[in-house]
Amino acid sequence: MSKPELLQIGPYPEWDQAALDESYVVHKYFEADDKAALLAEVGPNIRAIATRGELGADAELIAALPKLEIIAINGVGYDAVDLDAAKARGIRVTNTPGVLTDDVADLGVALALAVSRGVVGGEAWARSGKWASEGLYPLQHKVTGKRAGVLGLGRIGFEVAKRLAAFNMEIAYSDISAKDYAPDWEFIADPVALALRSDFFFVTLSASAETRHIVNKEVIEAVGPDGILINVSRASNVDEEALLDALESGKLGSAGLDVFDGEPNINPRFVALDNVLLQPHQASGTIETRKAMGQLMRDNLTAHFAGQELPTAVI
Ligand code: 8YV
Repeated sequence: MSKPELLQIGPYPEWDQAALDESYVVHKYFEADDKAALLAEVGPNIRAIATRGELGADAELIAALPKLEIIAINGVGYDAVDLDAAKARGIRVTNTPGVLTDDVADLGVALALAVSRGVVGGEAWARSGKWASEGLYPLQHKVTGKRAGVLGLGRIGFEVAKRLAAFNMEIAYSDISAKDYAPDWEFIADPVALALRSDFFFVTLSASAETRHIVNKEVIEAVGPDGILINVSRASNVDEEALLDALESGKLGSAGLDVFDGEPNINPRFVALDNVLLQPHQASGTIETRKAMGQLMRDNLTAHFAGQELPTAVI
């Protein structure tokens, strides 16, 4: 049987690329200088899209692929896929939940530790010779025993909170409703109220049109001048202009961010600040996890073309 034709939206590690090339006729959308020309040429034959969480597939792209059957995301977030457009045509959408949860939680906690303890500045202090020429590094802030607020107690938020519990933190969370799997942590429905009692405020909720800018100026300022905001979810959950204003004015103490509006291009205002720790959207970026994500994405594609149940279907 001939291989199904697949449109690949962004690059993957070579092990995923080799495996995809083995089973599909792969057209690399991201390498095409003239994307419209590529779509005009191969669009009518495409049966699958392989994409990444942050790249998704919009309505225009879906409309250009009349034989599209499945959109397989290498990532847990499906906010960048136009689900309505897919649903209207019975196109299946899959993601890679579960396998990346620990890594994303680990990076969230790493950011909190690094920001609070000045790990990056401390490294520069030692490396630059300032330790010898200027003396001791300025004192930083304690982590253990502080109050943490987790906005979104899904898989990732739950793992963040579990890790924070090992730091003896007082944990509270906000979500659509209280979770029976979190009896020891306080449920605070209102994000502003959650932020007001939090030294560390973690944004871990999955993104959608409804959650856009849920972390607004009021929430950010409620985290406060001594507070730390960590975002390992999606940039759209936070009002980035308000975040920048608050970091610049000192109304927010500091932040650790893995996600940005318009990434990979970061607003230059971030780069000028020393109270923010910037990461290149790498929370799931370990070899182990990316291998598992790639495998799960391919398992979904394989199941689809074999007429089997999809392991991790979104729709
Ligand atoms: C990845 C992500 O950076 O899971 C997601 O939703 O955004 C990330 O894990 C990316 O999609 C990896 O391909």
